[in-house]
Amino acid sequence: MASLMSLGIKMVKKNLRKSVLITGVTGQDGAFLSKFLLDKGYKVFGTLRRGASPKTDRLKQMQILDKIVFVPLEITEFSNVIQILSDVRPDFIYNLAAQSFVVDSFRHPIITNQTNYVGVLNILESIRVLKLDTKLFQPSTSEMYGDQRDPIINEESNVNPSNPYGLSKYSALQAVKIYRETYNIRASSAIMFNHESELRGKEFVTRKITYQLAQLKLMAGPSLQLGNLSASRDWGYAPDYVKAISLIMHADTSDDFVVATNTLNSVRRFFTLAAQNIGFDPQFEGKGLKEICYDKKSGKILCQVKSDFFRDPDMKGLRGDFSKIQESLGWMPSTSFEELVRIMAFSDLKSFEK
Ligand code: G4F
Repeated sequence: MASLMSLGIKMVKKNLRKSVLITGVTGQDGAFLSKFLLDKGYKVFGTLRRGASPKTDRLKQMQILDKIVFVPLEITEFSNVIQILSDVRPDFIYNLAAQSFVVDSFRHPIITNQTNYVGVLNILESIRVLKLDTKLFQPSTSEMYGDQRDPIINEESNVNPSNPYGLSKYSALQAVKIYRETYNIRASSAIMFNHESELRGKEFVTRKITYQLAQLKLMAGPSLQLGNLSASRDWGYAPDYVKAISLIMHADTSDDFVVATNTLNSVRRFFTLAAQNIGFDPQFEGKGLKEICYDKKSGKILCQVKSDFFRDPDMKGLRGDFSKIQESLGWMPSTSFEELVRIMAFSDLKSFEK
């Protein structure tokens, strides 16, 4: 099986200039990054978890499903990781595989750590043992910072993770740094703040809002149930962040960079703009768990606050200072918050209209 697969991969790689391996290829960032790299002429290998039925909807939506060479991989198994890297020998590895939902990291702390930390350690060790001349990209997160006095974060800020997800990602960031400094492995991390899009999973608050509001508008259905409407995040547009990833990967020196918009918005503001884009006239009333939002035109209740969706602890709103990547690589976000909400709301409206 292994040798047949090696033979197949070698045939696919023949005559190719540059190849990339993307773990987590079926996720939001994996789909945007694959499209971006395919358009630039790279051969894209994408890993799929062994045994799991692949969720390829996003790749289908981007019309790139048949352009990716899929490779089965269990990132938590060192023997499997080293075998695949030895077969593929990619020029670039983008390690996007992760358990990325903060709430689930409390339910599954061990799996979160195995995937998010041990996974990257397996890749780093494989690169070292195989002496691969490959570059590694590792996505890190604002969730590492937890509670902070200064809400503006840069690469020098002290970390203080307050959930297993943030902890696992911090360990991964440090592993990348240690391997870079000790073994000269070309590995970089982006400390990415929340980045959303029409491909975002529906468990995250932004897509939950646009998807369910579009459903409510066109197909009726129950009002939304949300947690803390005053929670705030630094939300950017995922395709802008994919451009940042590409710049980081092609920089002369491997390093870590904050990728963010340096603006904060609340869930309530996201909800208001999304509802307006979808054709409602949202009006909030009440306080705390009694707060609701209704449509002034129809009187319909759009959302209610439910304690089930509150988090304790929840990270306070932090903003990312992206000056380092702006000054050294010329990146800055190009999509405003208002435009992001509009893109997501219209995309969900369109899909329900169909
Ligand atoms: O959309 P969220 O679940 O994203 P969160 O937890 O900030 O994490 C995302 O961004 C991080 C930074 O890039 C990533 F590391 C991570 O992997 C993920 O991509 O929640 C955003 C905020 C929270 O404060 C949450 O308490 O929205 C608040 N919220 C309020 N009501 C809700 C809800 N979140 C969810 N998911 N569902 C709600 O009903």
